[in-house]
Amino acid sequence: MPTDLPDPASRCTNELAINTIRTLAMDAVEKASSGHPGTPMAMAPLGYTLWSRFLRCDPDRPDWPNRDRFVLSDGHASMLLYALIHLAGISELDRQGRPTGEPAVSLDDLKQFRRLFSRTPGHPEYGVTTGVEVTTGPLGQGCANSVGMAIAERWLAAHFNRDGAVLFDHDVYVLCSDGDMMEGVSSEAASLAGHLKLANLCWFYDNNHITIEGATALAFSETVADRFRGYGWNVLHVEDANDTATIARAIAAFQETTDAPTLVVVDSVIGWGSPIAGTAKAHSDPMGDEVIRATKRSYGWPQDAQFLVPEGVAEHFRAALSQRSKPLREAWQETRARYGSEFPDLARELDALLEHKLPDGWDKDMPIFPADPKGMASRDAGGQVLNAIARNVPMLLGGAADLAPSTKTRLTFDGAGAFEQGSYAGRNMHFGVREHAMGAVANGMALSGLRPFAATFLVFSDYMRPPIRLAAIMALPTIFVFSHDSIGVGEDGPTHQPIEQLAGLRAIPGLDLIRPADANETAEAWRAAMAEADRPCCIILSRQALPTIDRSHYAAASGLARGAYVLADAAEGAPELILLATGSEVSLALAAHERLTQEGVRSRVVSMPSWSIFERQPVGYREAVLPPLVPARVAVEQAGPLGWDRYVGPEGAMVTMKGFGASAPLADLQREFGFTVDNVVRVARGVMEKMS
Ligand SMILES: Cc1ncc(C[n+]2csc(CCOP(=O)(O)OP(=O)(O)O)c2C)c(N)n1
Ligand SMILES: [Mg+2]
Repeated sequence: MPTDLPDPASRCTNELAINTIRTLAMDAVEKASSGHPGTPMAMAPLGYTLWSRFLRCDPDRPDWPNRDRFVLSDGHASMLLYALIHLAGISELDRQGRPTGEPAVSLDDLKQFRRLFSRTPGHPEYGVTTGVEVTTGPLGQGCANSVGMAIAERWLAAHFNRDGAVLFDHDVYVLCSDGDMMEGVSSEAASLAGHLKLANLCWFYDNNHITIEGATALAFSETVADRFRGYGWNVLHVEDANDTATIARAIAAFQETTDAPTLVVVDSVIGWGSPIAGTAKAHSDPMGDEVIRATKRSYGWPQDAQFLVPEGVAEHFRAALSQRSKPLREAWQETRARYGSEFPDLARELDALLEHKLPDGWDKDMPIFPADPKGMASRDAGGQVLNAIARNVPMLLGGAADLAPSTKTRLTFDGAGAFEQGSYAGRNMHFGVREHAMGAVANGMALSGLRPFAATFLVFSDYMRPPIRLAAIMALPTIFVFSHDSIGVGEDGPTHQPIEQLAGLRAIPGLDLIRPADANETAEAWRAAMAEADRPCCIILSRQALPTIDRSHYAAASGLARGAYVLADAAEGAPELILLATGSEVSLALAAHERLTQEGVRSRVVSMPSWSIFERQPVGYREAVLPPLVPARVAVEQAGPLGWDRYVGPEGAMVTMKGFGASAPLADLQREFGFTVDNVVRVARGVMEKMS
């Protein structure tokens, strides 16, 4: 790639296009009476230069798997992205990837900015607007997602590319802001990207020295460039955000760099060209009629025109993008067709990956665990199950935040390998002690078609709640594996004993949480998680051994697929008492049930590994499991009580945690906090007495 790239268009057309982006952003924000015009105005030259001269993305086929990715991490500047998508003439695809015949973002859509159900929501939303690669808005996330996308590209290239058949060689570009740089998650992710030498990753940092409260100097005085050099990045500087020639040279320099990610620090003035340029005011308010007119005049724009796209601008922009990208995309399709006959097995794998399907026979090695009163920890069962699946699902890869030996998530079969700098075909990721970035990186991998898993202790899920939430918003099939799921961790004490995490995760819409009761439920949990192509899942596993339930005596673990199921029931007649439990407490509930049965109580045990899956069942099933006419109910869970009242009702009771646990051997904790057969029976008796 030559460093001094000839500019394909006349200066006049460039300026016209850049000012079109700027004025569209101003007009849309003004019409919506909300949004952020200043950053799109300042970054329009960068967006224009990148998209028209470098980005490889065929506007007719925005789902081309080898397209370059563009991530707007400072999602508040969404109008920049919408204007680019509009001018690029990106075609809309529906959720199944079929063209709708509509533009992804029309001029009318820009006029609907921030309106209910528009294609132009306040922050870019993946799945709502074609061309938006990822949902952004929470600062720092997009940066970290991009590292996952870059990892995915490296893995896909290492796994699928063959001599003469290059299927993956795309780049990942990010625009980010001061806020992105202040957030810890971007630092974690940048540190990982530098370590892994992800040379396919380029971040543009909009160094405008301003955030909401005012000058960044209020709170931010480090030298970002030095920090990134320390991470092992290639750092470039563009002193004037309007200097498209220097921007182009920086991008070319990125493309020539083969051993490090690139950070381009772009000095800019927010709201460039307006009377409020450079002030915090330009960050967040609609500008007002007078300021807009003055700004348009300074751009040489008709001051009264609104949503003006001068003739030729969109055509030129689209042609530039298309002429570069379409031949590449067509050549890629030829390569893929040839690949199918030369490497049929890999081609089948690739088809499955691109269609978000699991390969045939993906669960053929799923273990079945024999009944065993001593049993095994569900983390151990989980490790066996994960390996049994991963052997047959090449795109299933992931790792832990330095806890793979404890979460048992290491892939141990032949050829699993580690994903490391320069060796990108491995499937064991070492995320380092970086939970927040791990979650966001896993989401980035999922966005590129992989099936990632990310593991740590349940208590540290708090460190990765933002990406879990975003996985749910984006409907990504990221699998989060959380072991050490309760006071069952014992001596590690309150800092390591999750109490409120289950309730917190259950509160996230669109997220499945599954807390299996034994080894066979753990297998079913993984089966359910893998089967979901558009929903994230948390699998919650124990550190301590759990009895493997005798399924010849009790109901089959396949009941997990319905979220909750009757595991043990009264021998005859309707139950008069229901014990509800999840995970490690299911065996405790069974023991209490056996005692109560001996004492003549018609009791039922409901294993309830997943509330969310249960809630999706038809009402008939739910009422069969939890008959409304049986109000005597006791929930048992080694976690905080929040939410259980919904299932036990006003007459029921809960054996749950009230405080933060304590540091002691597990048996002492169980006695102290009431997780004993005696106590569960006592509470159950109390509930029944109250009712009689
Ligand atoms: C995690 C997170 N915290 C806070 C916000 C609210 N917020 C939106 S933009 C912004 C800062 C804006 O400054 P900067 O990131 O430099 O962007 P600029 O205005 O320069 O484009 C903040 C704090 C957010 N979006 N995400
Ligand atoms: Mg800023």
